[in-house]
Amino acid sequence: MSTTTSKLLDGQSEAWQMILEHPFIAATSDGSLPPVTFDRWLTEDYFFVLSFRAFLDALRRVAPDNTAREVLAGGLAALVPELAMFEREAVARGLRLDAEPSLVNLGYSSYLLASVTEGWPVGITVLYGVEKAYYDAWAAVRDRTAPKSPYAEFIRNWSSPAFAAYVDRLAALVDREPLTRESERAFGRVVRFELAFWDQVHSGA
Ligand code: MP5
Repeated sequence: MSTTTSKLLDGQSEAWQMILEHPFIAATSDGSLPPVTFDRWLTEDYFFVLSFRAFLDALRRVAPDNTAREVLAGGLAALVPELAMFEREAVARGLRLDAEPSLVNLGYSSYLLASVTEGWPVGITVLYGVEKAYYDAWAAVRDRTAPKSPYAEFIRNWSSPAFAAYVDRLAALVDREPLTRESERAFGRVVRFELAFWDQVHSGA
């Protein structure tokens, strides 16, 4: 019997492939990414992660049981070293992290919080989509990158076995829920936002 997450992923296979083959991912892997493009990603993603933390906190408040609350608490705890990593890198690159985000980023960040008002099944589906999309994207970079990449710390952050295990725990929470039109639509929105996010940081448009 196929699971809810496998049905969600099957429904988005084309867009998912576009994420894995995105020019930002390809250029990060082969070392050709212009530093200014990485700077833009770093600044945009820092804003995103701050919004994501608020989303995760709000979702934890509507989690239905201790198992779910514990998985989400683990996700929240991991954001402390993650945000510190962004802040260290910004100092090393002489970047300010308080730049105004792109409209795509504002839209995506706002959508995260809005999804919680639709209840737990939609919210946990959104969380799974956000994290699975980043895991697969950075695992694609990892698999195509020389070990001495300047982005090694970032690659490791989202493609480590520990992060993979966290994404698996999120999948297990989604798989307790049936597939609904609402969860399918929410997952599709996350995938569209992920692609648009990569497009924006890559092109700067
Ligand atoms: C994540 C992220 C993963 N940092 N940025 C985007 C655009 N999508 C997903 O979230 P987290 O909190 O860094 O694991």
